[in-house]
Amino acid sequence: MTLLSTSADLPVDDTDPFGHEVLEDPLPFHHALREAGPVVYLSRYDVHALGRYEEVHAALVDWQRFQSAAGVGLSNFRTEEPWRPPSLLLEADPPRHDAPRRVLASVLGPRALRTLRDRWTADAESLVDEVLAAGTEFDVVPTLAEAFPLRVFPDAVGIGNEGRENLLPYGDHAFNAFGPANDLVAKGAHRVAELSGWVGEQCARDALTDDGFGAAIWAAADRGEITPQQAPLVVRSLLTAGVDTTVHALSAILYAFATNPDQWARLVADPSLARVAFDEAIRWESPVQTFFRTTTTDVRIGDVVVPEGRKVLMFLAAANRDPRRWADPDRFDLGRDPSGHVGFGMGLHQCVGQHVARLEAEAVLTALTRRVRTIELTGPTQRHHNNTLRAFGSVPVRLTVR
Ligand code: HEM
Ligand code: OVM
Repeated sequence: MTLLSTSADLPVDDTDPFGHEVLEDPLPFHHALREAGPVVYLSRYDVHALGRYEEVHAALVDWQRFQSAAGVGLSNFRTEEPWRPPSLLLEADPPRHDAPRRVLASVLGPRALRTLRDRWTADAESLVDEVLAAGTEFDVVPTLAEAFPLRVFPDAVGIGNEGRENLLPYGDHAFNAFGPANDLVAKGAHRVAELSGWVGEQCARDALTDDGFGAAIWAAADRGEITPQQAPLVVRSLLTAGVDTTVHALSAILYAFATNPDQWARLVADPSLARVAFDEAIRWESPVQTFFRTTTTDVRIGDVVVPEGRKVLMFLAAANRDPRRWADPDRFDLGRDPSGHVGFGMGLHQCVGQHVARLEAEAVLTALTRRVRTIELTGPTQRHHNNTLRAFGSVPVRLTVR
């Protein structure tokens, strides 16, 4: 990495944040970014970048000057054709963002989740029982992190059984597509038509059961809260954002405990810490690492003016370990208060599915604390590279049970 300074106040960094070296271990780059200044020019992609908590938080809550409707990836929808019709939530600004957001917030709200809590707790207990009956040495990624969300989430949305294996590859590609058109995007390109076609079919009213999130979205259309044209795209948001995120969050949580056995002992002694454990793991690992915004006007950040119409890359993961905000940020610590982390974003677009994700994780953690005394790694972990997600391909563990 080279750090040059063209103007006195704008540090320049020519690192590729979407290159495999950074994706394998982004922490050194995040450190350099934070240290270089409040805003850094990334010459490789001609974008400005934010790595410190204060500036990332400020950009997230300032939707008027940092818009989402031009896309929250590198591609600028003002000048480039999006790879799919834009999301009505993620890639929209007020006022168009408001109605779809209200609908999804209600569909995924406390009332819906109350009815799911008992079912998902029981589902997590059966899965953990099945897994432990088969053995105490296994790879966490397919066995728990993928298996649990795939067992509960598609049923909760209400899609059919056929083609569910398409969910993870579709999400993986969607999260790659926020980055540059690199090898990770190219590797998914040959399946885009097929996967998008399948996802589109699942969003139709007739493809959905009458008791899931999908049906509730269509019911909101019947009440006139969104249009019938909008309903399938709102369902699509669930199928895009709701699977890979929770899979990688679960892997991250289990990796965090496997490598911090004292924290596992603490959770086993007090399972009511499951909730704080989940948020601390989201802070520590940041399964969603980055999102972009586009400036709607000249924006001053420190002594730098970012011109109107420019892409700004927000490093949620770097903000979540900024020592200016967090004491001992690299420690996974159930004793801290992780609230205020930006792993779910902040402000208007803050993750509308976070209560679903939290419920899934709490169900799995609670089931595990009942049966598992210790968790340890049995070999090297493998990362799965994605332009946006911090993910594992493999986390081999051995458990001792009671
Ligand atoms: C938005 C992360 C799980 C649906 C977001 C944002 C982040 C995020 C960072 C903000 C995007 C922005 O500001 O531009 C995560 C993480 C998850 C997770 C880390 C798992 C631990 C879920 C789940 C669902 C979901 C389970 C669906 C059930 C959405 C939607 C948005 C969103 C629809 C857009 C909201 C809006 O723009 O108003 N998520 N998410 N997410 N998330 Fe999640
Ligand atoms: C969406 C969406 C929301 C959050 C993340 C995301 C692929 C997609 O509304 O489609 O990532």
